[in-house]
Amino acid sequence: GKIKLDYGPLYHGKRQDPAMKKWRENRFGQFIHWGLYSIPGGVWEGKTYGYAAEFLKASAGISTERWNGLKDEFNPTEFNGKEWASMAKAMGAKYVCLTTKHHEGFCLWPSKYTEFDIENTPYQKDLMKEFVDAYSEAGIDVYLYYSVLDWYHPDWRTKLKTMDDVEAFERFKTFTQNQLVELLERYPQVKGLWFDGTWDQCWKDNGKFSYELEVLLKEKRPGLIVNSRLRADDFGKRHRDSNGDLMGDFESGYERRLPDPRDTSVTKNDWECCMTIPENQWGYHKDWTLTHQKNTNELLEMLAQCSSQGGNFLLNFGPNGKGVFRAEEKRIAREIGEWMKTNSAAIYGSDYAGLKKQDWGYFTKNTKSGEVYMIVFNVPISYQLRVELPKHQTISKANMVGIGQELQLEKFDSNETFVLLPPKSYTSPFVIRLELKANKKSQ
Ligand code: H79
Repeated sequence: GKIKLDYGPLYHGKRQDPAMKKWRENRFGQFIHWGLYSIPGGVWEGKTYGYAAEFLKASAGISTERWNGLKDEFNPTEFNGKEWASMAKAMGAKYVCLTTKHHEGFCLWPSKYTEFDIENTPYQKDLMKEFVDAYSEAGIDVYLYYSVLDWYHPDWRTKLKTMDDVEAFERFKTFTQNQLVELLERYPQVKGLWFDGTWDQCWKDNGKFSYELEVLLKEKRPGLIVNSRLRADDFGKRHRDSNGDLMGDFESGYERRLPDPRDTSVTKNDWECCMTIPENQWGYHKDWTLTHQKNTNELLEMLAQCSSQGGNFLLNFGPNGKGVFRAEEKRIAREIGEWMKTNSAAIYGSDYAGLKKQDWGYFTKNTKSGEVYMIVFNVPISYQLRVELPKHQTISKANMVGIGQELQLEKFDSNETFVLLPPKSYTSPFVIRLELKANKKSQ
């Protein structure tokens, strides 16, 4: 039997409304971390801190007063919403998620509820309006990241030990709710909210509030999509409730990691993997040579894996304090976009194909056309790509996407077929479209 919960999920199973279907079809998004931490970029008083740049205040032990002084330096004169949106579009991103307030507490929008915001910087202007308008006009769905954890707000607490803490946190909850409603009211195009910084005891002790907040925000904006990080249940369980059921609209625990590629259980819920290009830098860091930088093919493989298991891939970018993306990010965005131009049919609107994973790469299936794709990353020495099909199916045709070239097939038994590649060297991942037909014999 299931534990009875007052503050569990709002529903069970995958959402099937148009807004959530669109989220699922998008498959590929751009994450943007931008805040005061983008100014020092991991360097403080000449010393470089290797830990995540958005954590510099903590890792360099900078006082709140000194950190808050960065507000007076925030002046991203090079920011251009249209240029950002066109870079994202050229990359093939179908949605974007922008940090409106990270752990530092600084708000990128002019908020009625704090002085620690864009309005009180030398820049002054509402850059989020320019951002939301530009991306929306480019046909990219806008999502807003919001950290509940707040190093600036005097009422933030991690644990509620005294009555004073409880009272302070009550004020903090009101502040949080006010800001979220404010965001939805100010930016009507926004499709969803991406919560972070909800792992502390204070939030686990407030499952009821997280539930009521989800209800309230969804009343304000029908179709709104929230990640699982928002939620805690009656007993302080996060993401998944005490019965193991997902809360929120998609599982967002896949931070800088992917599920096992052969794990089919993840296909039961919507989920999203958020990923950095270096090892662990979300905000702009001046020195990316400190860790491995994923190359375009590694990132494409992650995108393909997500699609093959019914998940989205949210790739992070960290513009600097002036509003400029680093050269490496621009190059990677361009290279991903080049690949997507030819191969995106295997990504957008695709889902788990129901076929056993093989070592050469990933199967995806377009949910509308029913077409099955093979996204190939590892060409075997034999140039033969194994496909295992259910008994009732056979491959009738296999074509290289882009070139259109038809590939030879070699059938071994009723459910094992090999797609034969022309023996040559393959320099980047490629896609094969399969036509499947019902196998009359086995009926
Ligand atoms: O915004 C990016 C990061 O800055 C932010 N999330 C992404 C999207 C982030 N904040 N913290 N972290 C990432 C890592 C923090 C991990 C810890 Fe914990 C928090 C260690 C202990 C408390 C979470 C809860 C992991 C273990 C327990």
